[in-house]
Amino acid sequence: MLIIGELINTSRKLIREAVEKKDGNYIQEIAKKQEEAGATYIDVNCGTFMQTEVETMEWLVENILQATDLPLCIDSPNPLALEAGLKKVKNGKPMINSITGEDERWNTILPLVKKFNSKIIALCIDNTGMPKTQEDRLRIADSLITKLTGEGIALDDIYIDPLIKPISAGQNNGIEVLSAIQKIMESYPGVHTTCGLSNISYSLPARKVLNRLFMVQTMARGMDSYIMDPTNKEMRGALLASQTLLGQDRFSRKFIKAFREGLYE
Ligand code: THG
Repeated sequence: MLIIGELINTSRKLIREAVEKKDGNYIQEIAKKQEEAGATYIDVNCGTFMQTEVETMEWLVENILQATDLPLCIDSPNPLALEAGLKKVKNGKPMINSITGEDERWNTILPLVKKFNSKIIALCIDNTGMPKTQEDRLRIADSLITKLTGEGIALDDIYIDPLIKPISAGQNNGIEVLSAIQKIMESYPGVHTTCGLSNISYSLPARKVLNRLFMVQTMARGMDSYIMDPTNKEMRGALLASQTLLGQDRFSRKFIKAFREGLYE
């Protein structure tokens, strides 16, 4: 299970303010907190600073590296911002978030995957646009996996994001994703699937319970990575419980250890 800590994102008010005030200590503190809570990658996204994304990315990465040895997941559609972040990364195998099947995105980002020998999140979007059904997702995932492995990228380095759309915008937006995950994981043993969880609950009340339950449902279909807030105890509890219930935690060791450490309630 790969847990990509999502908190260093300038769409979050406190991160935006830290960037504006050049408060590196706050960024370092959030990086450490995510590591202590069990994150295995740290996502870095400063897409809201469109004019200064490159410099902001460099500054964020420099600060994160002072706080943790975790590998980083550089999150941007902009190849210049990706490269700026990737150049500074020292530890482990970096991750690029993300490539799509759209021509321009594919052509600009694939060279970076090769240059930095990174893991890659591939979003289920192509020249025809956003997927609606499980069939759309499967068709795009098929094409992305075939093209990436054809370029020499290992299945184990590929993380397919099936693209989560709000359940408020379509009552089948959950089950279309669940079916797609199952089919992708069955068709390509060794590939990974990941997603951000908060899109599912967009515009509804009690978002956290929806995000948490959708995590559990997607895990039962084989999803094996999440872009999430690892410091959220209810989310951590659901993740650990789900892992042990799905046979992914021998003798419930992780579940018990994390309980003793107070990681969930
Ligand atoms: N897939 C991939 N990458 C992604 C996403 C995805 N990167 C960005 C995003 N989605 C995941 N990251 C975040 C980071 C922070 C928050 C949500 C997603 C966040 N949201 C606040 C909340 O949930 O309470 C609300 C923020 C606001 O609207 O003010 O903190 O899907 N590949």
